[in-house]
Amino acid sequence: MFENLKPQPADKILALMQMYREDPRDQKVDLGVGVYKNAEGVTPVMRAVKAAEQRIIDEQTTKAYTGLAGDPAYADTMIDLILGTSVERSKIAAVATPGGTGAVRQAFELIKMANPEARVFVSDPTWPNHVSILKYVGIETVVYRYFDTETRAVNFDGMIEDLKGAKTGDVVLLHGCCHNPTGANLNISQWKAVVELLNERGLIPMIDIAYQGFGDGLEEDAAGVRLVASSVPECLIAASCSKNFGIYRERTGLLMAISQKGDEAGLNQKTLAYLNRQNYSFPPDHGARVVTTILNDPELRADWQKELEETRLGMLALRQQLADELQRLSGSDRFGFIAEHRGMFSLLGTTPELVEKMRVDAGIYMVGDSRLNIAGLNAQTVPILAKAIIDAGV
Ligand code: PLP
Ligand code: TYF
Repeated sequence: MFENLKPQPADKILALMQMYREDPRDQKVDLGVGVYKNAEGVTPVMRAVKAAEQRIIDEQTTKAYTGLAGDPAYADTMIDLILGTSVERSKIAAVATPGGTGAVRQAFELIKMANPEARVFVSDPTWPNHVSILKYVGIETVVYRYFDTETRAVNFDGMIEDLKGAKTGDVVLLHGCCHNPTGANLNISQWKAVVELLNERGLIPMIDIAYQGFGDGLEEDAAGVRLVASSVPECLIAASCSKNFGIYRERTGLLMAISQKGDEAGLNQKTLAYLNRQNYSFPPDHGARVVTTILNDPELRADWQKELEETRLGMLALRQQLADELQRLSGSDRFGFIAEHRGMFSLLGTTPELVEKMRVDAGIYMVGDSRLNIAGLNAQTVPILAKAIIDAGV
């Protein structure tokens, strides 16, 4: 049977990671995969994570199966972190998943089960895995305009116009904060306008939130999600703990299905648990337990927030330094958008040819669509990148 297999397209972000490793030059800068790195280029284990892991080692008495939905305490604490008090707990069905990707995959499968006719509208551009998983699950994808290549901000009029082409029952995939790959985000009045459109047309939002705390702060980054979740009849939320807890390899995510109809949560919960069972039975527990331990312990939680805030402010400082350096070198404000963007990424908005030129000439590794990972920089490499951008003629 194996002779029937065909090579599948590689993930260009992961392929770039490999290329960087194989580059023998000393002077090279990795701005590819979305992993946070500190000024020393290390992806650290956060202090609160180490402490929680130690506590789990000391106190855990069993590693027997949890439940199909994972430990209910994990769902409760994550719901609190993401939604605060914006939605009544009784309206939310939630399961632990292997990472945010697991949540995204299960959400798409749920959509396919509930409404095989539904199309999913995705931003242009979006995280490539959204598109490839939708295709794999067999859901029709429609692209809506999102990034304005002139201003490098959100093309909001274009977005709204394109979403008006959606039919009742279609799903609109939104990034909760820190849009990947662009770094351009909706402001709160734009979120409100999106909510109005969703309700007018009977569209169902699905929010992917993978960077809460990396943009404007933990609460601020959740404002859009909370507004949507509390204002529409139904929504899906896929969350990841990979970035904000730095537990990438532990595979820790959560999928929520929210229905304002009080009696639907039970069936939604059973369906999510069923999907977990079909795909892998019990979701991973270690990362979820680490997160629950941290969020439920005031001291660990405070220390986690402190370290997350340092991380966030560090990335903002790098953004400002890069924007300033580019202003100095170019004598213009045309790179000011880098300081306006939020999260790990900015899309420079240049061609694959110039991205390639920066890689060949200056050892700068960014994704071919010109996405750069701000956390891949430090105070010493910012001027190198700025010079490479100007030298390439971006
Ligand atoms: N969604 C978006 C937009 C992302 O950028 C990521 C990337 O890490 C994820 C989901 C999923 O992350 P993970 O599966 O590592 O938790
Ligand atoms: O966009 C990124 O770089 C992160 C990490 O298949 C990632 O979201 C990249 C590719 C992939 C899975 C995760």
